[in-house]
Amino acid sequence: MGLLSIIRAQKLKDRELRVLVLGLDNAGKTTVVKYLLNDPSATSPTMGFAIDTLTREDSTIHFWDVGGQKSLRPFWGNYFEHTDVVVWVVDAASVERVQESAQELNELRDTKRLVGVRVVVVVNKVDLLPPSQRAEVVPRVEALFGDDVTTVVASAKTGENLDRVLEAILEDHYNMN
Ligand code: G3D
Repeated sequence: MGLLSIIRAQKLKDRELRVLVLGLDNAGKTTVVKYLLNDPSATSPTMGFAIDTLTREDSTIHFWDVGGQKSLRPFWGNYFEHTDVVVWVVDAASVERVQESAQELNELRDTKRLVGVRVVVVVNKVDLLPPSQRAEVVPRVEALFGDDVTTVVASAKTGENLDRVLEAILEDHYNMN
């Protein structure tokens, strides 16, 4: 391989992003990834993990979609090495699960495994919320999750704001390159 090819390969490598998609089961993780990949095939609960790749502008984004069932959560830690961004998907339509979800993320942060990893919280399924509740959801989520995460209110069903999710994933990456 010539020098130019090596440099080019390195540059491409630098523009690779590893995104871990986490959250409780049924939050909509797989549906979010499928929408971003423009793959409408039927979803089923993620039983282990799936990797999907999306090329956007100059970046290659690898989505690691990891199962959220209670039995699988102890294994989340195995996936953190080399992760750039965690996309944390929350089912906004389930009040008690929003709380449980915040608790899981906060426990994960306490383990220090997310040091240096950006967290994008996708407040999903807002299509199921009446307008009055939509207005309340952001302050509630911010209070529960803290203000050092990027929060995007979205719906993987209608596609609302999923472009914002991609922007949030790519944000710092562009600044670095
Ligand atoms: P998971 O990967 O987090 O376990 P899935 O969750 O992506 O499998 O989604 C779980 C269910 O929620 C699916 O419904 C899916 O269609 C639905 N869902 C995901 N995102 C949204 C959303 O934004 N709005 C609405 N209304 N539903 C959503 P089924 O019926 O297939 O179990």
